[in-house]
Amino acid sequence: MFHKILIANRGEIACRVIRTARSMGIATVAVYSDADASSRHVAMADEACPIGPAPARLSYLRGDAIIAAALRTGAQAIHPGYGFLSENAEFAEACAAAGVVFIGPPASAIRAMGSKAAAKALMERSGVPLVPGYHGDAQDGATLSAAADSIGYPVLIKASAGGGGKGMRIVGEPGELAPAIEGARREAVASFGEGRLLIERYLTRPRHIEIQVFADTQGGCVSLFERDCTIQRRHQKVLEEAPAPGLDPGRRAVMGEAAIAAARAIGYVGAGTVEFIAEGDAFYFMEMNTRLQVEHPVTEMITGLDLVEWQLRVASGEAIPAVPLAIRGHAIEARIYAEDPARDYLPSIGTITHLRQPDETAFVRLDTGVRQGDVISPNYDPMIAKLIVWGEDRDTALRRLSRALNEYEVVGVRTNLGLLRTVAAHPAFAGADFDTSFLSRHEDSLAEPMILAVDRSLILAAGCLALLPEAQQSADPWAVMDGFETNGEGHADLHLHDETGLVVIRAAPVAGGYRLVLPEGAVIAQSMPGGVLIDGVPCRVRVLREGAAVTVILTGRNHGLTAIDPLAPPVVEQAGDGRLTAPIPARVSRVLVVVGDVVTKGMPLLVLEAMKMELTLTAPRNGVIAAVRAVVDDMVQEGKALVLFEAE
Ligand code: MV4
Repeated sequence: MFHKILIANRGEIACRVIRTARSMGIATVAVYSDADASSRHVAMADEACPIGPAPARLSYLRGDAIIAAALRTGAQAIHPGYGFLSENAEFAEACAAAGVVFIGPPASAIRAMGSKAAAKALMERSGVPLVPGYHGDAQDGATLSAAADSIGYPVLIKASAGGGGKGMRIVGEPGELAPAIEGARREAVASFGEGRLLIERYLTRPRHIEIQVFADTQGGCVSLFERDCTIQRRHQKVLEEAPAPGLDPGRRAVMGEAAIAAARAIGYVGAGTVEFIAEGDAFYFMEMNTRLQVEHPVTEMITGLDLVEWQLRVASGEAIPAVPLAIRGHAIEARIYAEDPARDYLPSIGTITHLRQPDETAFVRLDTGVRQGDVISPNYDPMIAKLIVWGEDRDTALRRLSRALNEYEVVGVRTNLGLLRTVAAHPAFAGADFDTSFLSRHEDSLAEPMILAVDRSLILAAGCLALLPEAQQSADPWAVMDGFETNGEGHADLHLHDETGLVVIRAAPVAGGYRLVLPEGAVIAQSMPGGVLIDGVPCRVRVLREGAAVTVILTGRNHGLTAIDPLAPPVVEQAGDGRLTAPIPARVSRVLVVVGDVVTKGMPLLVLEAMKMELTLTAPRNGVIAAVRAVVDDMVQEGKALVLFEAE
């Protein structure tokens, strides 16, 4: 066995590999870019080497710098993780040439799966079932059109060099074929530098079922069963589980044998995944991923194995461990991403200002590479964590998933937690009634639920308690208050902005708390550890305050509140240079003026939103609006001029 390995990756997968290496007594070397010097994976490793600037092509994709780091530190092997250099045949060869073991398959096996057309031809010869289709060399229009006719419409055109849905075209009838071929070919050439296409029968309601295989250098090759990764969004997996719901043992065995045949056909070594597309009782080979996958933990949870340990053993020349292989229970993985649901799930860039995660137990596993205070940067994948749960059966696992998702607290970046929670609670998901269109088909019923009136009262009450001075047992709290509008009757009016607009809440001190007049009625609200007491009833809620901005987290869902002081000077006032600029990078949430408007000093002109805080920009002086350079939903940089005034 190796005594020292280098991990050529970052984030959760680097941490994952380090954990197993450490448990096996193997020393670890991390590599890091300029953006990652204080990352969790660097802190976890025994040693760490800087490899370059933040962009991946200048650091994590620099095979030469990574191999040099391995040689310098005496690492005997390199674990590539997933992504980056993990399926790069040249890198695998360069490792070998430098005398360092690449923890992965032979370069020839990576290459054999790099071309879809060649891989399909090879699989066909090995008896692995293929979707009815054409993957021949001839690429002329007549050949392709005859092929499509004999396959039967609808057909799917795929780029042979493609992956992840790029260069794919669905064609419903013969008349649409020629332009679709032309478009797919253009996209394939632009994206992959080669225009070879294949045609398949288009399956309309497929599931994605993949088999985890493992092969060693001694001729051993086994199947570690399947994962169902059908729940995807734009070819990005969202939830994965094992075993696949409804897959009977006979079909599992047949798919396992097909996957082993696929691995053997390319002389595979190490951890690999054979992807199948399944419809009804049929299943067909799609592609093989020649790496350890993101979703490997669900296989670990149902088999009790450590796949990274197996990778290290196999890479050091050992045979696959002789242990019984069986499925126990059910596991589900949810990928938690920093993504903005309001912006079509684009990465949500920023600092994670608050992070609380469910406790790890025998049933709940958390694989993460980020900590509170870390930045989700545009340079890398915006994954925050993988949450993996296990249960004796699927229903139990699903309940544990919902519960753990409700305990997740992330502030500072937006996340897909709301979507994960609604999927986990969806009856069609519970009934395992899904195909690859699940998320788009159920888009409406997967929207975040309305906020119940009782929850809104709780949110407002918790927000008020965070903004009001700490309640006294008996003394007069108004004595220590400032910035609130108080009067002689011993109450204050709090002006709060929430999701629905402005709310005014009257607060009067009572022993140990406040009497709050909420839109739904008056309550007595008191703080308590981990939550608030509303009329004596304890409610679990997390409240985070940053100045006037309060985030209330209720069962994992964030609710932003902003306190507005009606008597205070304008929130943001700028020098009268005739321009109003963005004070921080933000999203424009409202534009309140148009060109030609006459405004007076202090009038609100624009509302920005950053880090869940609303910021009202007001007129720095009296004047006429000459230009408005922002529309709702724009992302604006700090210093950008948003509104121009006509010269005085
Ligand atoms: C298909 C298909 C239907 N019929 N092939 C998507 C990514 C690429 N690896 C293959 N993909 C598909 N191939 C045939 N003949 C539907 C998909 C597909 C899909 C597959 C698995 C998981 C999610 C998907 C989402 C859309 C389309």
